[in-house]
Amino acid sequence: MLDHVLALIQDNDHFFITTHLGADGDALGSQLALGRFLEQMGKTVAMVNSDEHDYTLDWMPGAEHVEVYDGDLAQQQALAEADVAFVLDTNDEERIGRVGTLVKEATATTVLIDHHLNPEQWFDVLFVRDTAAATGELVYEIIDGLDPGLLDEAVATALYTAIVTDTGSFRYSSVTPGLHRTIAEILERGGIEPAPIHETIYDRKSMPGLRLLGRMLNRIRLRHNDQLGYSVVTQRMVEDTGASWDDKQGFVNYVLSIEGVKAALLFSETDDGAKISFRSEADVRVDEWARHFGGGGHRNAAGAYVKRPTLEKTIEDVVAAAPNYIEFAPRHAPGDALSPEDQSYLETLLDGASDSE
Ligand SMILES: [Mn+2]
Repeated sequence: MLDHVLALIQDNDHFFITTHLGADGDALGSQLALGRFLEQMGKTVAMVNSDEHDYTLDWMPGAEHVEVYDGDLAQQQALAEADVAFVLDTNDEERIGRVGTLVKEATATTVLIDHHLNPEQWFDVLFVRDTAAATGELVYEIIDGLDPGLLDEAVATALYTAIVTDTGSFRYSSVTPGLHRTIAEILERGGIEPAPIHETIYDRKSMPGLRLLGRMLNRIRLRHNDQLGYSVVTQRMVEDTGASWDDKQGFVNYVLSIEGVKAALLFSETDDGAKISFRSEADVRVDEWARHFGGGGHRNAAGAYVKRPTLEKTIEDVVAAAPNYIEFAPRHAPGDALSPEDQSYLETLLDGASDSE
């Protein structure tokens, strides 16, 4: 596991790093942190993804060094010459996109660094922990194990962003005292302040993005005794508001924030189906439910791509399947019976009522 990865880094010189499609804060942050760290160790590093990262992350130090794969000779050569190819934040060839297939077929030793459940079998070395809050937490452990002195401002900013975005700003059940200690180390060693990073990530919403949020909020529906919430983002809504696909990042959390809602879904219409985001409260699991629809993820945050003739059909199928995976309390559960105190109070009221007759 970790020791094997540390040895591979010490013993080799050429590295290739990739991550999942539509790289988010954890994916790009982990990639930039590991890439910069390796470069500081004097290694040769190529960072190549199958598509563009979320545009709201363009500010991250070094983001311009991450390339989008276009079959370019230099990119092919970088992979061919790589001793080690890292895959970060996804354990699934398809989720990496076409670079995934290239990495799988490359001669390089493939190393998976990830915190998702059920890794595919083709990786040579695994450094995975599904209880890790973010892939960034695992990358920190690699840096800490090799040369923590190289954790500079840029590496710290990338790691902090990875962890803050994958924990909903330190809210999720994956957050532990150990993670906060790691964060303290990252802040101190990198000499960075958390507030400006939070402002950059969360307080720079676009007006079209907020209008799209408004439309999404209007379309929230509740099912299963109001304990399941869901909403949609259609292509039409995105076009009408002038928003970008990336703007719906985090929308599903608004649905989950409704009191009484245990699990939330966001259906985002794609050209040939829908992308579904599953979220749940800590003691409710959604990963099996997502897996049933061909997706995967974490216990409380998962995703799936589903193809159905219509968006309505997709919604109906996924919502209808919910009780197979989640226990929804009946509206008036037997456990909701009046307490003895309430019962006797009610009786005094009733007595009073009969007295007045
Ligand atoms: Mn992650």
